[in-house]
Amino acid sequence: MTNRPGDREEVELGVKTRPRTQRPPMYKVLLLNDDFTPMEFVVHVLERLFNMNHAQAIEIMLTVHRKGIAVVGVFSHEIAETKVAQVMELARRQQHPLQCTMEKE
Ligand code: TYC
Repeated sequence: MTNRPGDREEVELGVKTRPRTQRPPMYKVLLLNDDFTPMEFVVHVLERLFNMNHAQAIEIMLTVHRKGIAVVGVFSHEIAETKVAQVMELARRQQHPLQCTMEKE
């Protein structure tokens, strides 16, 4: 048997065991650049769905515009999926080709 925290042998010998609880994996939500989605729309999305202030939203939008992609937030799997779906839905409604994806951290 392996030592468990609190086992008599472990306590006596002072053996350290690795904690067995694991953090749930986190997911990066990524925004992709394109040539057509208006900058103001991207800024609006970042303010509305990612709780950024106007200056932060402009900065991240410009990063995507210049580099092609940027992380806009890190969330649990369920929240990341919801954010991606919300971005895609807002873009679809306005007929912008904006793309948003998620990736395990
Ligand atoms: N490249 C777009 C433009 O020049 C702006 C843009 C920024 C589009 C970020 C998408 O995720 C994006 N209008």
